[in-house]
Amino acid sequence: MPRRAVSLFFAALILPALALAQATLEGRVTLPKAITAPVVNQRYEIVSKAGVVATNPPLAVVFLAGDFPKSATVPVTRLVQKDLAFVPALLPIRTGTKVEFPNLDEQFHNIFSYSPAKRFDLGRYRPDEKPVPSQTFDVAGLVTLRCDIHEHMRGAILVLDTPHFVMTDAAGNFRLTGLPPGRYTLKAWLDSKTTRERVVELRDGATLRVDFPVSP
Ligand SMILES: [Cu+2]
Repeated sequence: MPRRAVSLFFAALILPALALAQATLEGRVTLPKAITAPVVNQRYEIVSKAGVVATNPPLAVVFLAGDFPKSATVPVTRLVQKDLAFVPALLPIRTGTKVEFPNLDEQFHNIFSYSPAKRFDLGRYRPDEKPVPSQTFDVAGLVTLRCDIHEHMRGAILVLDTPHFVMTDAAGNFRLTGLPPGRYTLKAWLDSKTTRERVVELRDGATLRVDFPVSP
């Protein structure tokens, strides 16, 4: 057997065993009621009301806070502009991630942010712009995105100091797998002013159920 095939064979044997030794968290975040009717043909959008940035309909980002080893490589992900909207409207990432902003529309876009966690202005660029305009996000926090050409466009990047995060579904359900055992704080981000938290004790191979009710 070629060497590569041999190592793949052993990886296939070992990886499920490692996965079994890790912990899983699942539960449900009680989400607030939608404040306005969602935009047609869009799963959800970013709204800003009285200085509070949230998704509509509401979704939460659940993440495990803790001291985790740095990623050996720079994670790269994408946040596209399509049909004059940011897709996804809310992108959770780990600190140090490089985000590419490809333009999939026929027209120019000009993305910018005034957020303290990351200020930038990509300038006007076309659909076929190469290299794809990008930014690296090194500071944790919420970065709100706007377009200088299309006033209605709203997007957000939630930069987190952890590799363990997930967005809930529309009902608030979440599931995080492959977690290291230990004592951590599990947080649920609901909007720019609301983050709930619970201390969790994760054990090898165990699944822990954690719900975030309306009032902690
Ligand atoms: Cu635009």
